[in-house]
Amino acid sequence: MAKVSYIFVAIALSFSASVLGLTKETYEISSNAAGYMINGQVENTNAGLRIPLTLNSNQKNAATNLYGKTIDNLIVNVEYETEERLHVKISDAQNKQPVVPNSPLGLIRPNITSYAFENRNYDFEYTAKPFGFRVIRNSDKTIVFDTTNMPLVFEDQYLELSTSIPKDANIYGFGEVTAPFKRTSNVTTIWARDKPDPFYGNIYGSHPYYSEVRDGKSHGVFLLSSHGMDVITVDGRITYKVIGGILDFYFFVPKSGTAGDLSIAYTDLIGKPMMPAHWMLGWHHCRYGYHDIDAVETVVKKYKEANIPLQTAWIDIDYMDQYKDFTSDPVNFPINRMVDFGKTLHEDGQSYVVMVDPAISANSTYEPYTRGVDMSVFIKNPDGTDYIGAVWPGYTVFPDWWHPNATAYWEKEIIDWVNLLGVDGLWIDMNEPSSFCLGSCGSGKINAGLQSQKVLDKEHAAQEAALNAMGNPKGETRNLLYPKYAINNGAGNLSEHTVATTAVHYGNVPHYDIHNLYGYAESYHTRNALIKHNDSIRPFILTRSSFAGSGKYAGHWTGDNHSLWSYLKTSIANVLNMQMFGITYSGSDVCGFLENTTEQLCTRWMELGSFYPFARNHNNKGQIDQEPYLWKSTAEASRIALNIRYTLLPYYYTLFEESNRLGTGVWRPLFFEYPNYEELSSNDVQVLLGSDILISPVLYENATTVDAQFPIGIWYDWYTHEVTVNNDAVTKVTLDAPLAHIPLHIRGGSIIPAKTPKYTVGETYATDYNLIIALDNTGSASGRLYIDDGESLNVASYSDINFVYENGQLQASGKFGYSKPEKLSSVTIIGEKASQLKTATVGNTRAKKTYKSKHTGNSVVFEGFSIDLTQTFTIKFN
Ligand code: MIG
Repeated sequence: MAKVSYIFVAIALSFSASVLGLTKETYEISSNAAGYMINGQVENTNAGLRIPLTLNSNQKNAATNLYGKTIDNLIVNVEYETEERLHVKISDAQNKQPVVPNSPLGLIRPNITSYAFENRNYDFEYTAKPFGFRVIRNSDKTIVFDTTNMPLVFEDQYLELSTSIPKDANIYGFGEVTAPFKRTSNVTTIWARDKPDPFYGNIYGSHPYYSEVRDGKSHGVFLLSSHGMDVITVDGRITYKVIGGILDFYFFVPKSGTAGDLSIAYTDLIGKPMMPAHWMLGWHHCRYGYHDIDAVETVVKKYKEANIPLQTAWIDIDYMDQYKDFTSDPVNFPINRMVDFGKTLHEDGQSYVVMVDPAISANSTYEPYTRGVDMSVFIKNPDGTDYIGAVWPGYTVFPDWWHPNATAYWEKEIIDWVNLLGVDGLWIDMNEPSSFCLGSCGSGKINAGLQSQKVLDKEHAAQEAALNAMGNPKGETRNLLYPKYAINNGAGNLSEHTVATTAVHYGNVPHYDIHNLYGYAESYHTRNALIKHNDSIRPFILTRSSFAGSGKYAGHWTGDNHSLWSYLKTSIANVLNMQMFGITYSGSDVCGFLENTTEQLCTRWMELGSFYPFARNHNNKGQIDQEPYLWKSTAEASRIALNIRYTLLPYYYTLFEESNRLGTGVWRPLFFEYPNYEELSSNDVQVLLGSDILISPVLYENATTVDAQFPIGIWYDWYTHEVTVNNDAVTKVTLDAPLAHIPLHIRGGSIIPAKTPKYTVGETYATDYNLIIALDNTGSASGRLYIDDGESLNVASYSDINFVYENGQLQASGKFGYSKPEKLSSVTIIGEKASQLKTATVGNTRAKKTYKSKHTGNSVVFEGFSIDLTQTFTIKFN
């Protein structure tokens, strides 16, 4: 098995994308489609335009009913929502097509009181016959989106729309997918699926969003749809093929054209990423397959012995009794031991997270089931009985998050459990949702059960027959099981390995229409429940399935990757995608999940993974152990890299605050920060942490150097403070990277707030602040520090400090609201001009100056300050 997937990966990597993803059927456009034309008056509305369309069927050989029932009359609503956001909604005139709910379980549509008729950064143009439209960036007249000369198809189960894009366009996004960051020719299928990260295949999350960088400027396009779709990117064109709903497009055209402002604009619509608490930024350790609580306790102990900082211990489904949620195995994970484990972690300043799955064991002696049945809260069959699938505990039902009782139901289960265990957060898995049989399988037709995947396979035909016999939801005329346009779902049948598309949610909504929202909706309810449990601290949720806007409820890990070098590398693109999708608290399983890792791979992965926005080692059941203390080089690399992460905790936290307030990324692609340098456009092997720290990891086996690109400016080596490059063009440098070393560079011109790393996040945060000032070529630098108590959901007091270094003087100003005393005790200044500095004067006191021999003259360190961060201050350096 291991061997087979290795071969698959090797093939995936050696073939070009076009061979992989594209078959002729999927990338062609429906050039013979009838199309639409304007029918009657285009009206000016208080929001923009209203354009009535009718089928343009008088064209020769015009085809209708291609993959569904053609809808003759459409309305295009053009709304100038903000100066940077345009909403173009193409819907059926009768409003019968299902849309994403306007609720926290879908997307709450913005409440706009005045539309941007003036000062818009975009224009909307259209053609009448056939109808097509263009979105134009006003500042430079760039056509950012152009559907003219491309077919528009609008059928109940098939929507098609294309835009022209430039040759070799810089397209990023569409997902969730494991693929190079810059998208080239392939099909991205969006249909939530539980599958271990196949290259280019559809996986857990649904993000019909992309951004493009053209001529140094960014714009973004979001199709608000929860329906399954293929998005085809080929040279010169993007085509959407969607199997339901409407064409609800949002265009983001920021005036500055920066990727940062684009992130702000996109998350203004979908919601801002959640704010993590301090502890969440520490190192996490997890694995599937710890046999008992002793094993988990031993891991915590050995981390400590190896002096590798561990903040959070996780327990996977292993702790459950027969894999039932809200239970613990009385023999291997007795509840008192589970509770005591949490207490000990907390006494030691550490944190505790466990898994909860959405599927509930369908067992009449199990209270979470019977309570749910009483509340009628589970997804139904078309005939009104409970829909039964199979997950770890055997037959299961699935909470219907859209049911009005879902809040009360989930709140009780979650709160009781969290109260009992004393955990700090929940990990929600399997929420695509994943189910191991096809259709509702609890009717006795099959022998479901955990160990019976083979049996299930054998009985697949019977399951399919049962699925076909389920029938459609009441009043439903569409072919929900086998839509005529078959998206390129890697699982084949849409209902495969998930809930049947004909299963019914509250309000007679078929699963077909909201499948992609299931994990998003679970995240919402789980967050709500945790807040209800304790409304003073920030909830922690890590979700596998996500939708546009999930970042406001939860963080995300990229699912089941493989312990292969190719997956170490691709984790960068995976995490960068999530940053763009507004899920900034994200990361991949460090050292790899499936397959066996190796010392060298795990060492390199710990080096990179120590810097993921969400940083966790996680392993699969049955693989060899991969705790970082097991190998000498891994332990050493982990101590070094994690100490740097903990040193940078205030910098991370400040970035997360910005992300939470504005929507910007914590990890950033080089090209997004330096968009005028096309040679950076495909770089997904290095990362900027914020704008100031450049990470250049080793991603290839046996490599001891990294071929790195450096953006313009001056970049200092993190470790030696020497100048690595000082350039006005992008420069390539081969960096030394012996096994336990990850190359890191500081941008000249930045001021980075830091701490002294300790074993836990709390101890680290209890140390004084330090500043790292890296001078640019003019001898200046600036930076920011955000401080609050690190955990409150509603922050009562905070400080937001701006640092500017100029002409030998450091000035701190801004807002100083945080009530607890915080001190600055040292300043490191890096740069040629710094080496001449001998004294630092704070008010009337002379601080002592210390040289650190390892800094070989390119930096100086001033220690021994005791400056209160409660008001503006100045330090003069001479
Ligand atoms: O199908 O809970 O992606 O992280 O360890 C396996 C066991 C179910 C899948 C998750 C993985 C987790 C595992 N889960």
